[in-house]
Amino acid sequence: MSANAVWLNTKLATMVGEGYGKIDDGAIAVDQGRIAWLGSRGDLPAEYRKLPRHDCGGALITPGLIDCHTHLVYAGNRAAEFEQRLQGARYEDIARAGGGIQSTVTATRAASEDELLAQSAKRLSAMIAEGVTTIEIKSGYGLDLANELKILRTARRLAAHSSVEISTTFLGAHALPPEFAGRADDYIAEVCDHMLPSIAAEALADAVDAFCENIAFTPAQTARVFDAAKRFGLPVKLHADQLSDSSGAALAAQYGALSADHLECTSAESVRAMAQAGTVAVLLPGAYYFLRETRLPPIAELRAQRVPIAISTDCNPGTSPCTSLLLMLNMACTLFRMTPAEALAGVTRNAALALGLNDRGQLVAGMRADFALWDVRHPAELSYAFGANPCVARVFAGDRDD
Ligand code: DI6
Ligand code: FE
Repeated sequence: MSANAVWLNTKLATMVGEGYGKIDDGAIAVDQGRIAWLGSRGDLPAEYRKLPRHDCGGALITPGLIDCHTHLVYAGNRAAEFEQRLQGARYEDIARAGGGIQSTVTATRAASEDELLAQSAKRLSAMIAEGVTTIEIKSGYGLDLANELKILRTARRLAAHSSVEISTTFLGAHALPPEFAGRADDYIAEVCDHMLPSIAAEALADAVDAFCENIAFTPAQTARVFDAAKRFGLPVKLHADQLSDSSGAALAAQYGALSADHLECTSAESVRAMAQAGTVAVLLPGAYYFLRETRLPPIAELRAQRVPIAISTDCNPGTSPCTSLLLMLNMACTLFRMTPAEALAGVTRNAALALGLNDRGQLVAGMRADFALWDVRHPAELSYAFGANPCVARVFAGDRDD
């Protein structure tokens, strides 16, 4: 159990309200892993004045960062495919020729659970070093029951070994495994009637995702996966409209999805459906950049419809081999023209919404005491600089990392 303490001599970006929710000379009192009180230092109630004090030396405190869309658990890498793409091959063509996701499936199936853990732990450490306190991890590189279980167990083991919370997502409908070639509907039946029930029985998934795309699964197949998720009481989310518009975001909204992710090709009509359903937009600038996409997600429409926008790394070996959520803040601004305040909300408040977690993502009394300390004067600097890591400390459930 964490030590009760007060954090002083800090600027706070509470992320409450539209902007940063700044408090200039702030203080946070932590009690049993939760924020007990926060505000201006001068207003600190007497009961907290006797607690042990941490002098933050003027550092900025933000909520702990939340990476709400990653495929962090996989084996190997796809540098060779990157070279092929640089010589003109398209991502879709490599996928259709049996490379792409399939090559990571081969490597992941071949890895033992311990090997997978070791490779994934390095990526997790890099994320944690940048102030991340909650991460979502998807399966989807196993594509059979034993290997999907191996990935989800690895994700749970990573959480047990580190000071980070991990939310797991079953992405069995990520790609068609070779043993089901030409039988996509049969594979969807396998996902719904065999894999998902076993995974749910072991409580290994907190949500269910699918890849709705012309190189992956149709809207009708996606709907079958969502219906199965509902039977097990699991929330859904979707890789929607990344490479083409199949009205994936509207389908996600129809199912009350937590989030619809990617959205480069999403129509204004689908955005309206998301707004009505309260489905969060998760934008992934790393994948947009790495695939050298030119079609931007419908940012203006998302803003106009007041759809919360989250930002994430999409950490995966094919389209975003990246562990830096800070770099994504910069890319959200430079590539997507988001404001630094919108970008920071995207990795805190709105990322929490995308995971359906209402106990984090802002600095508010009663929420988890997950926060990050930064050697910057203003929160916009977190989006402005790239390739730097100004994180000086991270606090997870009230405990400071050593
Ligand atoms: N969209 C993505 O960006 C990742 N999965 C997906 O459905 C990429 C997966 C990969 O190429 O390994
Ligand atoms: Fe993804």
